[in-house]
Amino acid sequence: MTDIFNYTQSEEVFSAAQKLMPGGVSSPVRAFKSVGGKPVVFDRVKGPFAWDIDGNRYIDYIGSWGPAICGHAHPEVTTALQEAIEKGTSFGAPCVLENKLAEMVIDAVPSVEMVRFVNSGTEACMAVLRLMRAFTGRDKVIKFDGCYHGHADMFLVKAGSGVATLGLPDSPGVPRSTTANTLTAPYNDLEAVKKLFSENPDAISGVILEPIVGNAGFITPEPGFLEGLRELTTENGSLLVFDEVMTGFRISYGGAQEKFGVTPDLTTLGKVIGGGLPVGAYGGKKEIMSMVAPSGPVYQAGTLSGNPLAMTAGIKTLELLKQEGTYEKLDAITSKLIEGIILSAENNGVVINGGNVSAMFGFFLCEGPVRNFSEAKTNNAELFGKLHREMLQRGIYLAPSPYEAGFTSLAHSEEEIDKTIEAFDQSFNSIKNY
Ligand code: KE4
Repeated sequence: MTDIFNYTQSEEVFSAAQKLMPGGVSSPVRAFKSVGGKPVVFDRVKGPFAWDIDGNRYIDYIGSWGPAICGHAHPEVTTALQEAIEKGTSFGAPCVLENKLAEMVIDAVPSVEMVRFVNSGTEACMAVLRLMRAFTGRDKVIKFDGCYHGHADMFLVKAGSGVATLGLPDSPGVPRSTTANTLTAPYNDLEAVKKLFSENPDAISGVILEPIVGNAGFITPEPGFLEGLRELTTENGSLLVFDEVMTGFRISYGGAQEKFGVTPDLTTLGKVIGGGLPVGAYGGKKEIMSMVAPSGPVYQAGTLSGNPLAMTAGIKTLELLKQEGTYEKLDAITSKLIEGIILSAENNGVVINGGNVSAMFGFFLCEGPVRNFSEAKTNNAELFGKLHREMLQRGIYLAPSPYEAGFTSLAHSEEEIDKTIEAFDQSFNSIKNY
């Protein structure tokens, strides 16, 4: 299929960007490396849409990688920000808005009795690991192949997201000594976790995981997996940590832990709670969180943490999400979308498996089910790249990697979903003989 869009200005700006910033981007996955072609340069976003600087409009299923769950530039969020900015952009001092967002997070998320705000999911995961180690007095941590907990050294071991997208053997610059205490197991494999505990008695501070994986593609926990981890960590005096940076307030208002009824000891959050501004958070039992400075000895700090603008965007976003019917609507449109994607692939003879949980979805171009990262890597990444390009040219903006998840928003209507399914049908038809 020939390009139906004109990408002239995107190409100019992106080629200049590549001289200024590594890969021309501020985050690797945006460079479209694994899907080929050049990324489009955004000009503006609104609702379910994004426009590039050549004026092409896309139905956006990335939503800034999760934050835009109410739709881009929601009028109530932008109005609240316009009012807040009149009072300044950052205080570096206590502010009542932090209390407000903290209360909302504590009220919503079952495991959180006390919370600390930071500026990104990476910061939240870094801090939570330090806290786990301090509370238990143990150094080792278990993570799962393909899960991504930000780019802190200790987690760049068999990580997902951009690390997997670029096929990096983790990352140079990370000393062996730093990752020596990071143990890994296949997702959904309780036996492998049991084995790690028996091989490392009284040495494992805890287990951290994405309760629904969105960084190795979309992988859901098998029945009993989360419950099994809860039992195993408790039995071994270790902590269970849910990294809900992606799933928090997206899977349900209380996150995956509310949806699945498994309460961890600590939780990390990000994306949605900042409403598009930089916010991360970690929280959990008061007994554990009280160890964080200055109430305790575990040091963690941040110049812009809890700033009034970011707090304002987060507060307004959660207020919108708390409204009646939010998650029923998100689940309905996302289920319709993924069912349409799968049907259009099958109608064109393309092998696919996928699903959704509320407003998070994904699919792999391979036989299913995909239960872990190794099985995810059997997907036909080359065909995915062709599909991605075909869809982009039909005005549908998908994550530029098979190792990411897709996101819908309250702004995606039946019309956008129907148009998207039609574009998938045309694109699968176009690539089926590839
Ligand atoms: P940030 O530092 O990017 O705010 O959060 C890191 C992080 C931690 N935990 C989970 C479960 C995450 O999904 C993330 C970040 N997600 C990626 C998307 N897969 C961010 C996009 C990017 O890296 O550009």
